[in-house]
Amino acid sequence: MKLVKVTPHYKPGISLVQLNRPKELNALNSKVMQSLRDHLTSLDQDPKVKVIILTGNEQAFAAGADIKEMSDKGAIEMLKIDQFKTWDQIRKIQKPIIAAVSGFALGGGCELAMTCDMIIASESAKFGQPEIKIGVMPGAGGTQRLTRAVGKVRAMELVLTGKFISADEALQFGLVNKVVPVESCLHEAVKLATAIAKMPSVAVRLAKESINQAFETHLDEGLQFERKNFYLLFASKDQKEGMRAFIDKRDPDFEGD
Ligand code: DAK
Repeated sequence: MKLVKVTPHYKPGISLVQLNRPKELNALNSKVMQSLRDHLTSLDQDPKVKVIILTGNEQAFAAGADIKEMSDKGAIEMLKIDQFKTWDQIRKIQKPIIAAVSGFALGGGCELAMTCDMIIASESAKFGQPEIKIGVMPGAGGTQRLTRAVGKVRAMELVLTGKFISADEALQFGLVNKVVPVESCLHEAVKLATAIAKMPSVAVRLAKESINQAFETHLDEGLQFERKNFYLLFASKDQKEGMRAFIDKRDPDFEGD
């Protein structure tokens, strides 16, 4: 059975990637993470793909890193395996990734959803960083991304108690873009992906890069970074087409160059 199922051309410009370890609630063992990394990297290089949707199943997006795989490892063994490399490669995917989350998104599963660029949650979704309950703490960006998304006091409560929050709370906290019924979760993600896929892809790529830079730098450096990407877009054909189409009062015909 494939641990990660991929439909590269699910809809025009949109790929669907599905975590597929249902019996283990999509627990993220190293094989799943490597396969996910390989698929995302290859989709990132496919010019026909504009947006990627990452999903799980109705029970779980992912219930965390695989506790059974990790439980007996020592610190040096963990360090040598260096799974962070895989996670870092996923973080560096240039195309937008939308997480469509139903069921559990816990620990590494919540971190994986937060590594994506947007999250559509179904009413059944449950988010949490319960690592504290098994004697560890978030290890794939949870303390950083959750804090940036929901603020310090909420992140403290979630990480220090390990409690789960509902999709509605996640929406209220600013962790997800939208909450929808379970049966329309994928459909909503496709709607969002379709809107983005129609946009000029060079501008989408540089805009994603610039937004992510907001988390890496001080405001002044971030503004400089944004400015350079803004200037760069004036070298793209789609900029000429987009502005010309506006002036001509017609729809733009973007080619992705
Ligand atoms: N790992 C391994 N197996 C898991 C799992 C997990 N995280 N979560 C669930 N399973 C397995 C269960 O063991 C069970 O398998 P069998 O016993 O049937 O063989 C099956 O999935 C169904 O689970 P349950 O029987 O427990 O189902 P329930 O509905 O009763 O409960 C639950 C669902 C999600 C509340 C419960 O399964 C649960 O609490 N799961 C663990 C959640 C958790 O603690 N997650 C955080 C794990 S630590 C790193 C990157 C990331 C991380 C670490 C390092 N590096 C880059 C180095 C992240 C760490 C974590 O995520």
